[in-house]
Amino acid sequence: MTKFFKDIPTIQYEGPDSANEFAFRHYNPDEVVLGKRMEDHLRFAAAYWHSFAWPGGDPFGGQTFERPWFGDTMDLAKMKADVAFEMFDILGVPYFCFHDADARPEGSTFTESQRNLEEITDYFAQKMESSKTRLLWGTANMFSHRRWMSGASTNPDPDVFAYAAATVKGCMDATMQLGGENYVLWGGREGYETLLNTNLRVEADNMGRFLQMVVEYKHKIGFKGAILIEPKPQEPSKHQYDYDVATVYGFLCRYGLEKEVKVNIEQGHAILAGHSFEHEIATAASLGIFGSIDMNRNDYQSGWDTDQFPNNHVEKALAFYEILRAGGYTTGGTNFDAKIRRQSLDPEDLVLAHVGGMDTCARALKSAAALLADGSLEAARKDRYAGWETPAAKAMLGSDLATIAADVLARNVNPQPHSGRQERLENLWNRFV
Ligand code: XLS
Ligand code: NI
Ligand code: NI
Repeated sequence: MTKFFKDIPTIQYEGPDSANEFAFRHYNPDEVVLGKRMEDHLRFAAAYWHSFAWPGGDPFGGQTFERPWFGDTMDLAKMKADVAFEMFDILGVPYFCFHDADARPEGSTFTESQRNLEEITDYFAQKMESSKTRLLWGTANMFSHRRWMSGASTNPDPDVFAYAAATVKGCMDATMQLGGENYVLWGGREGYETLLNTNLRVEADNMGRFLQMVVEYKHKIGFKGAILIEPKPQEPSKHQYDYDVATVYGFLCRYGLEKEVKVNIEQGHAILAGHSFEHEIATAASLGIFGSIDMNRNDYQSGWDTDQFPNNHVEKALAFYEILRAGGYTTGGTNFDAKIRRQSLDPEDLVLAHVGGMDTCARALKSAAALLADGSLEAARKDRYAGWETPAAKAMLGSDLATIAADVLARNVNPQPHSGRQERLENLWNRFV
């Protein structure tokens, strides 16, 4: 036991009527939903960076949190790991995710940083022996340190590309050692601040080649997990190349990687791209590249990636409906890429933010599952496209414009519009949330 979470009990399921703050009202890991335990559907993960490494700064002010593990030594990094694994235990989260920079102190050379990462990876491995929490994904922070300011794999300086390659190799090794189920690449600096100094062709080709090297290395070391790209349209860069799911898919096709790489979709990033979260999930599923999600919420007025904990189950039900329709996660999960507000100073705030987020998702999952089991929505969708099941319609797709035109004349084709039934379907939806 560390001192940080003393007096905070392990969180248990007590049902919707419980008034106990330190209890789940909806997340009941063993409850079976659509033939699968809730825990196996949701596959929750806690994010190391927001909960344990973020000091509480904003653009107008610095650190608000004073955590006993803040500092640059290996001893403090281990204290941070002790506290993190204690929170994983309190919450019963089956997974966590981390960047190299969240977990180890930065060294004065690459060699020293790498040595620190290896030491903390061994420490994680040791902690995982007595913990139920596994690694959902590992990743490299190639956006905070000033060396990355002009990009990692897209940097005009080949030495930064090299440093990025060595960094990702080290992080993939750590992820593999810890049995991680995915490896994530989020390119916050893979983009530009101004077109005036940017060569788009060179940057795209280098980023494409870099990703091919990541995939080659995955196969070389026998990493069985999925490689995931996390789209985001901007912030910190003015423009980021992994703009949204559709853009990432085009990029993957351009570099022959569409069968090798999937996406990790974040709610807040979808909003920044002018989409809904469910749009991004449905798009990825329809392209066969749905991997995992970063669960959070944006403040709709701020225009920034505010990374708040989700608290609106009606909104999240739309997302979980798309995840269930896609067949659920395989290697992916629901990672809380979310941070408490900078005024939320107490250890209780950190724990209860997760409790609320987990309950919100569980409630959303139950609604989505009930609607899917009901079947009316899918029946309506199927009915709308029933015309395409006929042999004549299928044959048309193998035909050509002139033949189709002749057929239109011969049959005197005169299509009659049908209702899209949107409000009826929205009413149906509302019965389940
Ligand atoms: C930032 C991203 C980041 C990734 C991991 O906006 O969401 O946290 O998930 O690098
Ligand atoms: Ni994220
Ligand atoms: Ni984000």
